[in-house]
Amino acid sequence: MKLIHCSDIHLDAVMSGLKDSNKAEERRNEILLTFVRMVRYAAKNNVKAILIVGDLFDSIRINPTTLDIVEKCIIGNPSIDFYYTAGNHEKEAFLAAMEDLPRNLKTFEDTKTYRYDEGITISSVSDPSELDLLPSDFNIVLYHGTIRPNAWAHRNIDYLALGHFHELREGSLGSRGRFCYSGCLEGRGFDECGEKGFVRLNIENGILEPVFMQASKRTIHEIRIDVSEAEGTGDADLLISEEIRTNGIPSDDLIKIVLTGVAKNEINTGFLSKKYEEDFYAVHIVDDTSVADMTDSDAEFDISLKGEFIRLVMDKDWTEDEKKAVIEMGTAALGGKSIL
Ligand SMILES: [Mn+2]
Repeated sequence: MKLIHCSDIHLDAVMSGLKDSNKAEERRNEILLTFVRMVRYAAKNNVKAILIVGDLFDSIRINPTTLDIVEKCIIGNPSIDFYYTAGNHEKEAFLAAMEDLPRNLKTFEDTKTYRYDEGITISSVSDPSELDLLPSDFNIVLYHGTIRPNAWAHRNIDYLALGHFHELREGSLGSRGRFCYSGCLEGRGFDECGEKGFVRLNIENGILEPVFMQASKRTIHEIRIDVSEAEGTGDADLLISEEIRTNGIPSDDLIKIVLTGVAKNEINTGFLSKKYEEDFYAVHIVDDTSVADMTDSDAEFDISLKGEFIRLVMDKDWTEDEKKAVIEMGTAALGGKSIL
């Protein structure tokens, strides 16, 4: 029997960090499209059940158009059982928004455990102590939230399908079974980088074969560039280009560029983000560099406000550590960086 485990789709979420409002709207539709594409994949590959482990929608305000598409997707695929448990984002709003629940949409309101002929069971509980699973069955359990694996071990669970964290995480549950967070289908902000998708589960003769399937329309890549050796913006630009080339990042994707190390000179991140925005769907530059230790002689020749500030601090009767901390905070603030 084939199943799909997905979660945290966050339909109708607004992508954070996109300056272009058309693209933000486009990303909203792409999340929905990726969900539809996943269901199409399931239908083509004889997947018997899709486990949706919470946060299907981003909030309790369910957009009627989006709901209509999701509902039609479920009704239009009667051979697939859709198992759904609510997440902390949409809560009961998704089920409440539908007049009649589609016949193949299985919830855990009245029934805690569903059973297939092959001895495969699908359950969802709010607390592991509610479980009463037979050791002879292949038991799948759905749960949205953070877990202590020990609390779910030794309860005859073979696969604990989890939702809540937006990246793939997995581990073992005692001597029997595994837990897994499938992560979301699409990154919804520059804090959700890396491959996103669902987990395909193949169960044959009681043996589980899970495979992570990359599904997102676009990937948000994070590249970290140490600019310590760069003299300035031009050198930083070369380092970024090289890293992008090495990683073979497609132009349809998004990139978060994190600048690290000790900058010798100020890097013009505004220019760099403009430049790379011409080549990629969206770019976000994070300046995580620390300030070079400016000595008195360096500061003497620096006529900027930054130089003036550093001279002022160096003249203070403070410890070296205090001076360093104040200079770092002050120059960060002068550069418009967050000092928290
Ligand atoms: Mn979520």
